[in-house]
Amino acid sequence: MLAFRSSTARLLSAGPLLTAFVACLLLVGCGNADSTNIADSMNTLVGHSDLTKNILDIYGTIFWIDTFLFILVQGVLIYAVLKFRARGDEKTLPEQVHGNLQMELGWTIAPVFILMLIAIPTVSFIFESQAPAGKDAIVVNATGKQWWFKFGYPGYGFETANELHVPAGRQVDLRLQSDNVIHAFWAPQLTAKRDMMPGRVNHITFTADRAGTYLGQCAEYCQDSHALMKFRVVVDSLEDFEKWAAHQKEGVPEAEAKSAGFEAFQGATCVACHAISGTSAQAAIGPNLTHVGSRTHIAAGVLENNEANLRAWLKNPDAVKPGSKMPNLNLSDEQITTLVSYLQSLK
Ligand code: HEC
Ligand SMILES: [Cu+2]
Repeated sequence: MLAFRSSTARLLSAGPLLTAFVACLLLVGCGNADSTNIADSMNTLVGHSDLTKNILDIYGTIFWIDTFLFILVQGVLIYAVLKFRARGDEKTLPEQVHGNLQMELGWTIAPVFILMLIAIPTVSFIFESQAPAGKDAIVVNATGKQWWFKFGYPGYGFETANELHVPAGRQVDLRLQSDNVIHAFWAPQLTAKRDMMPGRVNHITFTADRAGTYLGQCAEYCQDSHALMKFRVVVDSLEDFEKWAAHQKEGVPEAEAKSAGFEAFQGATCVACHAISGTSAQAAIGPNLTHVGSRTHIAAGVLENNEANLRAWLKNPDAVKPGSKMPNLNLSDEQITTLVSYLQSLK
């Protein structure tokens, strides 16, 4: 009996420690700040903007307060279990205590202080993070669509989709909106989650601290292909960003605007939904395709942008993305071949 008791006591004291140890190991494994693996950019324990670093600071503070309390409470518990355990053949109960005003006051007031420690930095940062952007911030109108993201750069006068480019070290003023259902914009290492909703513009401002490519994802259920609504944030040097923006602004040259490729595009009714600047295609239902050939992915980060995937997409969008708002246009293989090489030429 005694042997049984002492081994339970050992287990009891080892359990929480072991859990804490394993949790630490897991956390350390997560925190690979300089990884080049793109999937790691969904790791919420690493921040690469002023916004996410501030959030992680608060998170860190709360984590250490909690760790301290955990150890304190478990320590008292283990102490009580060991100290007041039944010894030998003891049959009588120890003295039973009912009500202790001091202790009850103590454990009511202490949590109030602990919650204040958590609430003060959290609430004050919520307000800070809503502060208006600086004058030289780069403004991007980000619109959630079913199921892709439209990015408009009013300061430069162009639109793109699913690949948001921003410069490192420069504030970005994202104006989040939707003209359909509610979506949410979330690039874990650069921004907080924030809703994109109809009839209201929400803001996120952030300054990325280094160049790199970061994954993002719609974070508010928005029907069929919600899980396939992804995006990338490409953080460039200021110089590369300006080069990219200047190029995005250019439409296709006049000669190309009359090419056989564009004729196929027009003939297959693509012009009813897509814009290619420099041509007569000006519709805004689907993504702007002016520079679609220069994007690394299509269909909101779901497919790599290559010939096979473009073919699969044009053959039947719904097979790639259930519920897709781009219809199956029953194109012939020949039409697809012409359209794919045209799309790839739109760099
Ligand atoms: C009824 C409107 C409509 C028509 C017609 C249409 N599309 Fe689309 N297209 C869309 C929508 C909406 C999307 C975005 C789908 C998504 O990612 O969920 C899209 C996406 C695309 C994409 C992927 C772009 C990107 O950056 O992700 C390509 C390429 C494309 N369409 C080409 C075409 C071509 C070529 C035609 C003509 C054969 C065509 N589309 C006809 C609505 C349309
Ligand atoms: Cu969405």
